[in-house]
Amino acid sequence: MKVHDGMYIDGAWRPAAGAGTIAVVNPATEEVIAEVPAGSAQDVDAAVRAARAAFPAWSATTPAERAARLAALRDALAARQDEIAATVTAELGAPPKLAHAVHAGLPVTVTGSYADLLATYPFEEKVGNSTVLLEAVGVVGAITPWNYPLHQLVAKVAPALAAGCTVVVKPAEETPLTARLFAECVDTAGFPPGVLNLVTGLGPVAGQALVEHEGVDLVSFTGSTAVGRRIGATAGGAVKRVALELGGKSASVILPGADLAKAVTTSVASVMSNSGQRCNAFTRVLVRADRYEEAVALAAEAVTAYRPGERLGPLVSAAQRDRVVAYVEKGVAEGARLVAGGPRPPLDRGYYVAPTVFADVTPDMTIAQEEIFGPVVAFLRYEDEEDALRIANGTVYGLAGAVWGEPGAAVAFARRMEAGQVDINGGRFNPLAPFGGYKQSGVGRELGAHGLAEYLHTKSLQF
Ligand code: TXE
Repeated sequence: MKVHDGMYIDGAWRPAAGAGTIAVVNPATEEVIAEVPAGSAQDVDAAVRAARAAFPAWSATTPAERAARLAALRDALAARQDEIAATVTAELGAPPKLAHAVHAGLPVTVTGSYADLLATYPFEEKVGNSTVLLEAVGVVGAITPWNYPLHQLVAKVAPALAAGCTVVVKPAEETPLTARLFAECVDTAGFPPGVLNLVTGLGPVAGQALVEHEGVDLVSFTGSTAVGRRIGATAGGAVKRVALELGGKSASVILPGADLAKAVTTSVASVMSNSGQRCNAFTRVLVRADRYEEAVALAAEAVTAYRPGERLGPLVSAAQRDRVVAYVEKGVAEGARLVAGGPRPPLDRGYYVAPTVFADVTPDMTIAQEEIFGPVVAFLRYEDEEDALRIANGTVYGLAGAVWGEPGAAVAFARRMEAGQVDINGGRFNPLAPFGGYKQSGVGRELGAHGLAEYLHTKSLQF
């Protein structure tokens, strides 16, 4: 077991103010692999002060200077991609291939995208007799979850730094080791001290202190809707800017004319990837009554490819495993038909849940309304397109979606969906496209130019 006693504040690894620690557990083996400090309000205060002190000089740098540092960060992350992937596998349980390509690879792309964007981003615009200046908002408090430990961090930190903001990050308790590696890469990349600070700690202690700190101008949070709502209220009450990326219950709508096998296998894959710990997973698959049983049979076949311990990793923690199992039990109790998987643990060690398919799910069931965040997919039946639309839009969430069918009909349907991003016939994830939700899936957008805009104030000068 490795004991880490420092947090990255003002350009150096400093001991925590208190003695509390957080144990990091490998969810595949259930072993404690490391210990990190549980930061206190005092640590958060030191980090925010460092970020405030660094802000005037960092926000006054040219876009080209910031681009150079972000390019160096991209290179530092790429140079340590293997080590980052191994760390994500150790603390999250992600299978090695996924960890390397997505968990460690995507952040390299996203960081690079902001270095590139700075070459052309219009920080100054003419509007009639006015010049509109886009200026860095200030100190950002970023609170991130464990499901994509590095991507979630980079999706906030890279645009914030590109904008000229300085940042204090509080990563999830479950995955602080990846966050530590990120801070090491920031250090290697030569950012001035205080531009990026890392405080590990518990949500209700360090996280809350960060949200409440009066030196923080903008809070960016990704996590549960319950915590997001509270953070939004606190930050809003203090008239701070706030960005929230919360849960989802995304629908994959299979219209007549779709390639059924591709639609089903792709939808199932989106729920099995990362063990279903994805806010944008297509957890509700909507199929017209005439092809419904065919689709369910294809799904039952498709999940056999996700063997626990091989292609399917564990859930991040015993608590998350228990949550997911409770949802599976609830699905059975509410009358859904279990076609594959179920509540029984598939392996005798590690926080695994079997790949699970439910059929005969009706829109009012708990498993059709609440985010499960595990490898559990629900198949719902619809009668006609209006019925499908009502079901697709019939949850409190609105993060993502998919539509399958003849292209014109699919796009027309997608336009009527209440969701921030919709894949048409298996469209690929685009790291430059805005990502974020309608309704209770959140406020604001991440990635690309829209993600950068979140961290900018507008000021107009009239001539
Ligand atoms: O989230 P929390 P949890 C959803 C998913 C999952 C559920 C619970 O459905 O099953 O949330 O996960 C910090 N003040 N998502 O319990 O508690 C916490 O330390 C300030 C969806 O892990 O919201 C961590 O850094 N911060 C999701 C972060 O919030 C607080 C990703 C997320 O933890 C805090 C993760 C407080 N009072 C979970 N309490 C997505 N949208 O991708 C906690 N935190």
